[in-house]
This record gives sequence, structure tokens and C-alpha cells, in this order.
Amino acid sequence: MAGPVDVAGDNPALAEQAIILARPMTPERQMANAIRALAIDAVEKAKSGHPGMPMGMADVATVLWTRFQKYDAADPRWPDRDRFVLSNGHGSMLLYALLHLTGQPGVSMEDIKNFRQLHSPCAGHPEFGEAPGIETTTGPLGQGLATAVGMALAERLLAARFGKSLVDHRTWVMAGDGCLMEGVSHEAIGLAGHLKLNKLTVLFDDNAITIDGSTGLSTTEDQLKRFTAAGWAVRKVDGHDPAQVAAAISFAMRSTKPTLIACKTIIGLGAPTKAGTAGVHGSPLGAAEAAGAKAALGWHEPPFTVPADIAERWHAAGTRGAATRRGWLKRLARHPQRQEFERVMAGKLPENFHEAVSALRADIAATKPKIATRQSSQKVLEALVPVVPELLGGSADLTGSNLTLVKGMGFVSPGSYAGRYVHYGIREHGMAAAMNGLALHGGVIPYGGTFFVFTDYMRPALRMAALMRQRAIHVLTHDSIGLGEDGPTHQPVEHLASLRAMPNVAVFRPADTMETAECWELALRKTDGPSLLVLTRQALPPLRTDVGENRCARGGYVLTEAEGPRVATLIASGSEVAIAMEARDILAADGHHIAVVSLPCWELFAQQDDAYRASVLGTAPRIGIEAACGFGWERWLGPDGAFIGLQGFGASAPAEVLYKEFGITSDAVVAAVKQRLD
Ligand SMILES: Cc1ncc(C[n+]2csc(CCOP(=O)(O)OP(=O)(O)O)c2C)c(N)n1
Ligand SMILES: [Mg+2]
Repeated sequence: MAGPVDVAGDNPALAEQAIILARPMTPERQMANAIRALAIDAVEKAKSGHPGMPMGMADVATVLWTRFQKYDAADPRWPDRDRFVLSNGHGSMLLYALLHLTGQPGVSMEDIKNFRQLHSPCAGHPEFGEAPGIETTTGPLGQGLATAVGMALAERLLAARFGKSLVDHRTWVMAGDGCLMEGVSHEAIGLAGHLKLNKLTVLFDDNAITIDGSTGLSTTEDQLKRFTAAGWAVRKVDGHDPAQVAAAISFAMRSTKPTLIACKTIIGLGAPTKAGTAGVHGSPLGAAEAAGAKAALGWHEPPFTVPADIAERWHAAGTRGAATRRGWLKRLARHPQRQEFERVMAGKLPENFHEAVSALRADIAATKPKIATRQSSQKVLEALVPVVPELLGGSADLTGSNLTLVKGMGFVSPGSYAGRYVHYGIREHGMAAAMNGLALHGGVIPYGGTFFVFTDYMRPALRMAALMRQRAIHVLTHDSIGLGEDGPTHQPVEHLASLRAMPNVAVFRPADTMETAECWELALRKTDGPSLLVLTRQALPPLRTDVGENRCARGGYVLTEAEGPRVATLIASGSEVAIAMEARDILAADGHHIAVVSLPCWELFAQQDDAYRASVLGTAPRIGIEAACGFGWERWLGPDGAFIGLQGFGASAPAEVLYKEFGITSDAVVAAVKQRLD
């Protein structure tokens, strides 16, 4: 189209913006503008990033961080601080600006200048561990909100255990249109509303813009009604009016329900032509628009410069909580549960943990139970839940199948948080994300159950646990065609391979009760990532009665050595180890010397030294046996190996029938070995 474009006419947000920017300048607005300016500068310099969200939510953030949020910049890890979660993580510059301006360690102006560059703590999206004030990694929309539900729940649980004098803080979430459109938000708000997590507040960046344009392109939902229906209190405010925002936050702090505050904002507030459009969502403003924005905001500083008086105000905000923290430290010092509080917050297991595991293993060795490994897991929990009080169990509505509940745990229920078991409901993604929040908060060790096949529904949160290296333990039962009649919708086939491919995750598939106890011990001791316990529905024979070393700790080991020079090595995990043992017996009767290797955890086995691995795997032909697809097995089997498993999906029939149908039998193993002997 030729001729000048009537920008104001094309973009109705600009008229609204003009009214907002005409409001009298206040110190508070200047503080918000410091956030905007840093976001503009950092994104310009990086030539990538998302200026729109920080510019839109700067006023809300300023109200929250200067008047309400409890924190002390001097100690960002203070256990009783409020948690702040930027669920719309693309707006990361908002968080980095806040951390820098309030004087928190780890985010210098130099770091902000290196936004999105290698080794800068100011990564594209906030990453847990990059600076102490970053509470969680966010970016996959909706998950931050679901993670925050776990943090808010952890607060309630610890307050019930240690009392209000040590644990009394809130959880604040910023979330955008995208977070609230994602399915996981449904699970998260449903759980939080039901459990009455009233110290959880969501500040919704209600700007009605996403990447493709107006939210009207894809949604007509009434978020206030949706949250109300889920048991939340709701408020709607002008997100550029600090008085309205403050009033709504005060309301939220008195509410007996979790609260949604829909903050009507203009994305990219200040940008002279692009404000209120998708054009400011995720790309630099460009020199002219950036200069225009700063002029419109009344900001006349060079890039990356905050005037002393504004910097001083922000610094003062960062020390607002100092006296509160000192008071808390005094209370902690004379608190009768001080040691226990410090232990659980540090994530250390109790001193008698080792003893409890030893006693359990002695019992297993003596009783030799022939049970499903899901039952073995329950046996482990019966022994360990009483000695590890920070263990918090739960299941996504499969308690009786996952066997995740043991006597005496008590239930977490709306308004009552002294129990140790959560009915997460049929919300796998929400459960796994909440478990991440529980782990990140600290003071509890979450474990949760579902069917192994439904890890598909929680995979995004498993991935986040892995990325953040959080100790979340998943009890995943019904682990193969061995579950039988429920059929291929419920039979995992590719799940072992796909989860083994995920970095930092320990996938454990124990073969009997002793291995289950060992794997549980390893999962509890693993503080640098999630553990998945992959367990059977069907009973398995006991294979181990030794009680010394935790043999699963090396990931794989020779369960039974050949009685002469090996002619073949059978390698299996979980339920198929027993099949390998049967095959070994048949072959032994024919005078063949066969070793059986149990391989419960590939990740740990891969970490062993070459010599150990070589000694376990041997030089004889190797046969891998697993009731799953063989993807990845070539790693252990080598070029001469054979894999006995599945080529495709399972079927609906009794387990024994399926094992025969798919040829996962000792006879098939014997045949494969004999073929290699000829
Ligand atoms: C699960 C997921 N899907 C897609 C994306 C890519 N993405 C990043 S931001 C965004 C739009 C978000 O819209 P909104 O939350 O309204 O953010 P705003 O533009 O208002 O800042 C999308 C689709 C993502 N980060 N996560
Ligand atoms: Mg939006």
C-alpha cells in the first residue's frame, strides 16, 4: 500500500498507551521504567529476545517486589523467602532486571550486557542454578505455574510440620496468555484450587497478544470464570495502575483461596508504533523504535545505565526484608526442631537411613519374596517412609495399582497439610511439575506414581527435572506387555529407550525385590536428577539374596557367572532377567557356559570405567532381552549381538500368552545362543 500508514488507526493500543503514559511520573514509574530500559537494551544488544513482556509487566513487578514480596537480596536462598516464578519465561529480562536492581548476587550489569550469550547467567530463558535468585527454569509455557503449585504445597506441608515461626511464605507467579492456554494450566489450577493453596497468587499478564497476533485468533475463554470454577478467588485490574495492583495483591494476601489477578497490560508499553502488537513479543525493537520508546517513557539515560536515585530506591527495596530475615534467623536458632529443619532443607537423608536399608535388605534375603516389583517397591516404602519423614508420596489416581501408599502416611487434603500422601488426581503432567516445585522448594522429597506408559503425559516435566537436576522420584508400574489384558494402549514399548535418551535421568528397571530395594536406595541418594523406577505388574522370582554391596549402584553387573569360559552373555533388565536365568539353566544342562548380566540402570552402567564394563559384558556373543523395542541396545550388544524383544506394539491378552506370541521366551534365547554356537 502506498502512502503513509495511519499507525494509530491500525493499532488501537496506541491510544490507550497515550493515556497511560500521560499519567503523572512517579518514583515508582521510574523504577518500572528502569526494568523497561534494561530489557530494551539487553535485547537490542543481543539482537534477540523478548522485550514486550518485561515492558508490559514492569509496573506489576515493581509493585510486587517493592511493597509485598518477602525476600532479602543479601540471601536469595533464605528458606522462608517468598518464591517468585516467571512462568512466561520468555520475559526473562524482567527477572534479570529485578535480580540486578534489587542487588541480588549473580546478576551484574555486565551479565545483563551479556544476555543470551555463552556462560552468562542471563540465559535466553531463566535457568535454575544460573543465579541463586532464579527459583526454577521456565520457558515451556504453563509449566512454571504448575511448578509453583508444588512450591506452594511444600510451604503448607513444612508449615504443618515445623510451624509458622519457621515457615510462612507465599508463592507468586507471573503467567501470560500462553501459560493459561496450555493444558497443564488446567491440571495446575485444578489441584491448587482443590487443595486451597491460598498463599499462591498468579499475576496474569492479560495483554491479549501472543506470537500469532491477538488471542482472539485462538481463544474466547473467560479466564476469570475458569479460575473461579477451579476454586480460585479472582480480581481484574489495570496492570499499569499501581494502586489497583496493590489493592488486588492485598486482597490476595487475605484470601482463603489461591488468587488470580488478571492484570490488563499493553505488551511492549512505551514502544511508539509496536506497543500492543505481536511485533514486540519476541524481537528487538530496532534502534528507532527503542529510542522512541525511551523518549515516550521519559527515559534519557545511555544504554545499561540506571540513574543513582532510581538505583538507590531499588536497592532499598532489596533490603526491605533484611530485618525480617534476621528475626527469622533468631527464631531458627532457638527452635527445638532446628537441626531437623536444617537437615531436610539441605536435602540430607536421616542418619539412620543406611541402617534401615540394611535391615530391609536382610529381611528380603531371608524371606525371598516372589512378588511383582511394584509390590517390592511398596515393601521398600513400608520400611523407609517411617524413617524418612520428608518423603511425600502420591499418585495420579492409581494408588492401588502403583502401590505408592503405605500405612500411617495420612493424606494431604484441602486446608489440611499434616499428611504425607497427595491424591494428585488424573493429572500426570501437573503432578510431575508439582513434584519439581516440591523438590525445588526443598524440605520434602517427592515421589509419585502412574503407569509407565503415561510418562508420555508428564514428559515435559520430567525433562525439566532432568535439566534442573532435581530429586523427583517416579514410581512407574505396569512396565511392559507383562501387564497383559489392558492391551497396547497401556503397554509401554518405546518408553525405556526414549527416557534412557534423556540426559541426567536415572531409569531403573529392577529384576526382583532385592534390586528394587537397591534402586530405591540409589534414587533417594541421587540428588542431581530425577529417578524413574520402572516396575512390573506381574510377579517375579527372587534372584538375589546377597546383602552386602548395592550391586545396582554400578548400573549393571554379572548376576551369575558362567561355570567355565563364557560362550555367551545374556543381558537383561527387570522381568526378563528371570527369562535369561531360565535360558542359562537350559543351556547349562547341555554343557554351555553362559553368564547372565542384570542391567537395571543404563545411565549408571555407562558411567563405569571401561575395564569394569568390559568385564561385565565379556567378549563372547551377547544376547539382549527386554520386553520393549530394541532401540539403543546395540550399544551393549555390539555387532555380533542379538536382541530379543518387541518389534512393534503389544496386544491385549494374558501376559504369558503375549510373551509367547512375541517370542520373548527362554526357548527363543536358547535358540539365539545355539545359532551363535554353530
Ligand atoms: C509449551 C510451549 N509452546 C510454545 C512456546 C513458544 N512460545 C513462546 S512465547 C509464546 C507465546 C506466548 O504468548 P503470551 O504468553 O501471551 O506471551 P506474550 O506475547 O504476551 O509475552 C509461544 C507460543 C513455548 N515457549 N512453550
Ligand atoms: Mg500475551
